[in-house]
Amino acid sequence: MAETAASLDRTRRRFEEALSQALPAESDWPDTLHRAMRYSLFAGGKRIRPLLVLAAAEAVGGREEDALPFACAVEMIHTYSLIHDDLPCMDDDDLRRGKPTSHKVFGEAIAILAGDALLTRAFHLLAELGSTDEATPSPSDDAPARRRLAALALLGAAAGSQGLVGGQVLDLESTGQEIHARTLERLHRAKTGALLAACVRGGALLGGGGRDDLERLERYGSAIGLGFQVVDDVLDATGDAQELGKTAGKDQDARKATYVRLFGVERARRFATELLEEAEQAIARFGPQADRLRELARLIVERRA
Ligand code: GRG
Repeated sequence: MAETAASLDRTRRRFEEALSQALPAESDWPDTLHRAMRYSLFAGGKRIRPLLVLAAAEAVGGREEDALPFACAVEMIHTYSLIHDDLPCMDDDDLRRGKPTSHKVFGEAIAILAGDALLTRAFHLLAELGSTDEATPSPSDDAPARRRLAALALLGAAAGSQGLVGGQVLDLESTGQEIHARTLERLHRAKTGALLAACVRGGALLGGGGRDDLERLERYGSAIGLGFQVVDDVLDATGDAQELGKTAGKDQDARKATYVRLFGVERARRFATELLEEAEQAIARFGPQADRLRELARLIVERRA
């Protein structure tokens, strides 16, 4: 496992290099916007989503370079959602990734625009790969191009009105209400789970995975997607701000719908462990090339921030 952790660190560094290259330089016009985009993108996120993309590609025997742009696009979308989530009209937070939030540093207007530009750049980046194919006609087999298009579509669905944005709407509408466990699961699966599951499915697609692989990884992605948010609820209730890098106890203060509010800390923790087991079970038939996925599932459930 120690070997896996060190190699995850090396992968994270390669990813950060690719991410930096995928964006205009800070000094490029309009420099304020580019500074704001980079400020949040390089503020010290754990990079769980891109690591999941690359680990899923590896699990099906794919090449890292085929999945890297998708990994960058996912992190841009995730970061945009954090910037917008922290705005005064949403969660109104001052701290994110241990640093002042975007609107605290750049003002609300630039923070909104930095989020918009990150979301747009994510799809632009993936579309650029498709347009390179057009310019350089190659083999009769267009499977990689079709896989890229399918990955792009699944990312759009995960980030859209029935994924991340829809989940945020359900979250806003549920605040202060008594909600049923089924509604809470729907909320979490949309708000957080959909993007995490898209990382796994997208990585496997781009790595050339077959139908069976995709089905197993779908189950893995669905379990860790929900598990991630259950743990987030526990951390909000039990963690401290310094360790979390964001304000703790916000969910409780805002009377948000959470697993802790519904079930209490102990039951929520047990549920997260069950989801980890479900994820491990789903990929049990993969060999050692799925060790990174195993390590990431464990990190997601045992994380402290
Ligand atoms: C405002 C469009 C819009 C969407 C907001 C996903 C989301 C919807 C908001 C994120 C806010 C939040 C606290 C969600 C809970 C779980 C979560 C996504 C936490 C942050 O993810 P980590 O822990 O963060 O992977 P780092 O900083 O490590 O990348």
